[in-house]
Amino acid sequence: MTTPLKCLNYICDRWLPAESGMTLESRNPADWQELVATFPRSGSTEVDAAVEAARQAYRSWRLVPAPTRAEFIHRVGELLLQRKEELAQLMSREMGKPLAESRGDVQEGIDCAFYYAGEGRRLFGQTTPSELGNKFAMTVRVPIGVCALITPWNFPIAIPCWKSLPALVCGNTIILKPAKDVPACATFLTEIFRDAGLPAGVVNLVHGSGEEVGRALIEHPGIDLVSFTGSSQTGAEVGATCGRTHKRVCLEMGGKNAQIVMEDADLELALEGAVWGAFGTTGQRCTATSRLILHRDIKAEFTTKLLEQTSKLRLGAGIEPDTDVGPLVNAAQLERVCYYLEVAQSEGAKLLLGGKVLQEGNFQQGYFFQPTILDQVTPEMRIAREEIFGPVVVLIEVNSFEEAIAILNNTSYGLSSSVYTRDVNRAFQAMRDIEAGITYINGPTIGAEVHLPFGGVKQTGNGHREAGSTALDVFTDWKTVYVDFSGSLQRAQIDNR
Ligand code: UN1
Repeated sequence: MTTPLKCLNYICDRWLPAESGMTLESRNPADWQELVATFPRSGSTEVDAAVEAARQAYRSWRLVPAPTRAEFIHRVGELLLQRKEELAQLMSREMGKPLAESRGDVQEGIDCAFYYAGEGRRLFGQTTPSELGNKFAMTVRVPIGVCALITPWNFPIAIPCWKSLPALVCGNTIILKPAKDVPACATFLTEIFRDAGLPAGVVNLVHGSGEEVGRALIEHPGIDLVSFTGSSQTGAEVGATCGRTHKRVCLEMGGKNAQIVMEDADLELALEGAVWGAFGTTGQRCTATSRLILHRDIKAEFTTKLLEQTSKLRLGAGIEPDTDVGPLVNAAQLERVCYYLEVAQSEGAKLLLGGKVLQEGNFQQGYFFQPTILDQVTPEMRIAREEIFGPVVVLIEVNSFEEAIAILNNTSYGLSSSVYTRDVNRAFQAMRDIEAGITYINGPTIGAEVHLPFGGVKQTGNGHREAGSTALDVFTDWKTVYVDFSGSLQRAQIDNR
């Protein structure tokens, strides 16, 4: 056991406790005896100070040439790369995911840094002919201002990087409000921002709860943009508040992702995809596979193999090298999964595998839940429609491709989706007809890459996309510029007719 870290807020280049002196704790979900870090229980006082710092810094940061801003982002990437292993170990201790996945999470941040560093030399606008003579027309991107970034615990480095790096390269200043479960990872990332030499006030970090810090941020008149990743329920509130207070808001919310396996699929491939998609990160991804929609001709064979493969998964602490599936992140998530298991059984689903909290031996002091497979699930059941966010997958049988697509779409969410088929016609129909932001053909529902848009439709998102060049549309406004070099008044829509 290592000495607990003392995390602090970071405001205008200074590490500070909450004015009240109050702190909260971050504990290892695989062994709650281990205190990973303490962190400030901040409130509106700290939010006010951070907003003030970010507003001041914005005045000059927006004027730093974008390629120079990009150099800082590049340095962030280099530092993340240097400290990748150290950070991955911390992540596995702090939120429980297996080391290989923690390394992947940090790598996603590194990829993001190098990608957005490149954007510093692009940030293209458009030029277009004017309808009038001796007149020039163009569009340029301008930053939004001060951005509040409210991030979840399941990707403690990747998601803060998705949000902060494009925000910064576009010329905004930021206040990061990480989830209460991952203060140490967020502090580590903030140290990297500091070491990269970003000017004071450009990056600020305020720890604390959503009710206290998150709320103060979204209500604050000094915040111009809120980017939020979390539940659809909280997202709806964030969106409503931002609507009322006239802030730009980008919401990345829940999912109920499905993988379809058709009778013509490569079954071994589909099986590997299903196990990884459903139980990777203990099912705690918004892209996790929580429904398997199986053609009746292959269902029995596929299910037998799925049970076989799933029962081989090794549960344990993320930090142990042979762990496949780590614990859930906290007691509330464990309770949520248990609750849905009860709902499933009361709705008539049949438990094929798992379904229990593990409490013996090494599991005694952690939030471990067995990888779980439920059969005889019908599309109307709550467990087929509501997000569980745990190691639980439901099996739904279908008779046709059309039925499979209809069931896949039969949810209020629309993030990720997957179809396993060898039929190219079906593949293209799926790409066209699936209602989701992301569709994989012959790949699992998880594994988005940082240079492509990430986000969903329906109750998953509010029309924005993170990552890729689409994130630039979140973090900039378009300005349309007309330059009239005719020396006379030219009246559009009038003088050229
Ligand atoms: C999330 O679960 O919120 O596509 C993000 C994936 C990861 C990102 C998931 N690259 O599964």
